[in-house]
Amino acid sequence: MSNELSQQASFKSGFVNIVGNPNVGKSTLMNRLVGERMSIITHKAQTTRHRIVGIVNSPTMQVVYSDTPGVLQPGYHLQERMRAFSESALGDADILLYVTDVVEKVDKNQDFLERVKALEVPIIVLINKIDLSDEKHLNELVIEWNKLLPQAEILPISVTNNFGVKALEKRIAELLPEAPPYYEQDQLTDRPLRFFVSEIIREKILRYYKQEIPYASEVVVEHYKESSTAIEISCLILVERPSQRAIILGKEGRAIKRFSTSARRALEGYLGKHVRLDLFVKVDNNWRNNSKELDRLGYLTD
Ligand SMILES: Nc1nc2c(ncn2[C@@H]2O[C@H](COP(=O)(O)OP(=O)(O)OP(=O)(O)O)[C@@H](O)[C@H]2O)c(=O)[nH]1
Ligand SMILES: [Mg+2]
Repeated sequence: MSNELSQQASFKSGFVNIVGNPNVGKSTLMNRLVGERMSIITHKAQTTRHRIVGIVNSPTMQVVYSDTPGVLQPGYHLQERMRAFSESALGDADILLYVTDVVEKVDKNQDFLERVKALEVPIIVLINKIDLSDEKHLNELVIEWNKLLPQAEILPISVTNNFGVKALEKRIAELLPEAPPYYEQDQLTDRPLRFFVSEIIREKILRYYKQEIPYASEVVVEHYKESSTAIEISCLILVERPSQRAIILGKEGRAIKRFSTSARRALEGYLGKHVRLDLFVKVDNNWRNNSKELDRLGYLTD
């Protein structure tokens, strides 16, 4: 019994929250740390809209990572919710990973940085995408970040080249507080499979359609049924205006047909099974600015 107790006492667990401006590589990092495809990634800003939890379990440790939307100054209700998700990650972090990259301006979103500065938990500034930089520029950035967040540790990384990630994991393990696990030790995330299905389709929309279409679109899984040989999925794609619906469908439905094939393949890759996918495009007037609708769609803030 005493053995069991002492094991419990030395168990480490905590929330490691990933924040930063849009497009710096937060979700790419999250997926690398969790070792699973949790968050969707595209070259476009505002890809992530939710706070997404990914859990890494080992016999001695449970790390609860949160990926968050890029920090932005909200222009409409959905963006207000996204901003609230980013801010919520400042409230409950045991360790904060502030991700920046070698191209963005260091003082972007100064108000958010001020809040980061006021935190009392360990902060690690990750200067990502160093594969795109040189030593001189990187040294300048390290000096600037030292000034901006004097209490933080600074770690240059390149997630896509897997440079610095091991060192980061080691540091997280050192800094993590002793605590019992927050989640079941076989749990990977707090989201249902349907959420990831809708995200994979949304990632395809971000890659496939241009201009405002991805930002005006939302994906809702209406039906998900698995049999021994296949999975039947039907989804609604919500857009804000009839003109956007027309673009998604394309002339004589050609665009949605191509899109649907590509989305189905992505889902089959993810789910490891044959998928039958039905997509319906529906106009949901101004959903991004409708609080009730945002609640219903799962953009819930505390
Ligand atoms: N060159 C380079 N590109 C990277 C690196 N890490 C991520 N990227 C790219 O940066 C882009 C944005 O990556 P995301 O992970 O979606 O960025 P994010 O911070 O989650 O973006 P939002 O969710 O929109 O806030 C993608 O095209 C990634 O492939 C890196 O180490 N080097
Ligand atoms: Mg993201």
